[in-house]
Amino acid sequence: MKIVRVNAYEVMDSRGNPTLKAVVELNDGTIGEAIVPSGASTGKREAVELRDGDQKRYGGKGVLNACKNVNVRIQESLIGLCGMEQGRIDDELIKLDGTHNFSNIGANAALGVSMAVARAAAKSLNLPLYRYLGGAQAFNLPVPMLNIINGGSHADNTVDFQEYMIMPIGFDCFSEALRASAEVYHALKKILHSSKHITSIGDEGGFAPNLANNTEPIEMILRAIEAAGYQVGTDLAIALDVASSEFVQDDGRYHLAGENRTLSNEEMVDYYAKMIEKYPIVSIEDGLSEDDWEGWGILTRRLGNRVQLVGDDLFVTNTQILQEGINQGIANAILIKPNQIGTISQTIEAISLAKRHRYRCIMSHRSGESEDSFIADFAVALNTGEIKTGSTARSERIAKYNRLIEIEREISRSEYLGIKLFK
Ligand code: 2PG
Ligand code: MG
Repeated sequence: MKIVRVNAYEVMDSRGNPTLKAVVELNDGTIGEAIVPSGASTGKREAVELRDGDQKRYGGKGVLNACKNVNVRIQESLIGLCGMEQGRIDDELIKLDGTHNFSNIGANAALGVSMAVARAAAKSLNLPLYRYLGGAQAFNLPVPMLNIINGGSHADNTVDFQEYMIMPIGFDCFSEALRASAEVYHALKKILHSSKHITSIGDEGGFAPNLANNTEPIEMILRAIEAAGYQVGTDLAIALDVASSEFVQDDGRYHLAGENRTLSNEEMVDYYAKMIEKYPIVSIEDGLSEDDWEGWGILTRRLGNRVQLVGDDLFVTNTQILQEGINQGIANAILIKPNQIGTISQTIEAISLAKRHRYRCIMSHRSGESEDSFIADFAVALNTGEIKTGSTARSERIAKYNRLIEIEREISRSEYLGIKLFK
């Protein structure tokens, strides 16, 4: 299973920006391919996505240099290695780059190759990707977080919080959970339409109406859950990605532009405490900014035993930063985005560190995505229990859900955790 070819070329992501597609060929003729996603509300300490900066092409967003790094330097260093040695290959990528954040060869170059290697190896062994990466333990279908109202930097509306998600927890299998979620999505569309709100959608397929404050989206979603014939809180619960690093000011206060007020970190915590009192919210992501570790301490001490507190920009899928968080007792869950760290092996390390310390893991897409459904298999393989991959609209989101439906049909003793996730 020797690597004989490693290539990359530019393709397009769901926002019409260029991204990197990697192709790895093994000596038995097997080919593995992968397309790299891209974020908009990125964490400061994420691995570096290499962009050309040539304003004459794609407004500077081209990835020809990252592709060249794959075609020349990465190919040279990986030719002849065994495609099954994921750890060794990822180490080579890290060594070749020589920095702590892939700022040399580009995390897009590294991740594309890392994913394509895993795909090629799985294919060569005639195994589905989830089985290759997860072995016999890969049988849990994750509970999805579906982002049905978009705000913040993912939409051009007045809503400050980035993502209002539903989590279908009261169902026995993934496909039924997804059906209910789609029904809620359609019910929401009708409600928005009848109350004269726009029903155009944001980057992750959720609606992007202009609403009066940051709790109105929740009210709308609760109405939609009921209108679709489901029980609020028991069938479907709410999860938020506040993405507060996007609206924290230099003085550390949080500016809620849509509500025309500015809050301290303690006031933000009060705000969340009231929200979870009133609404069936089971998860809050990036409730405070990536630099506000003091605030995160307050948040975790006050709400950590009542709600899932997810670090995304905070931890950036980085084991060192997660370890700091564990030491300080900050958050109780981590969002897992392979392109924040750069390779499959490093992503797996972050998941296992989190699990050892009983932090929950949520496999996640980026707001800029493609038809690549790698994270669906990855979530099942690593038993993350949860996946965040957008609304029930836009094919780049649906690709992941459809892949999970396929996986559920393939695994004879599959289990959908549902409500057990939070018990
Ligand atoms: C997030 C993500 C994905 P982005 O903040 O969690 O929903 O957004 O990819 O823009 O960072
Ligand atoms: Mg986030």
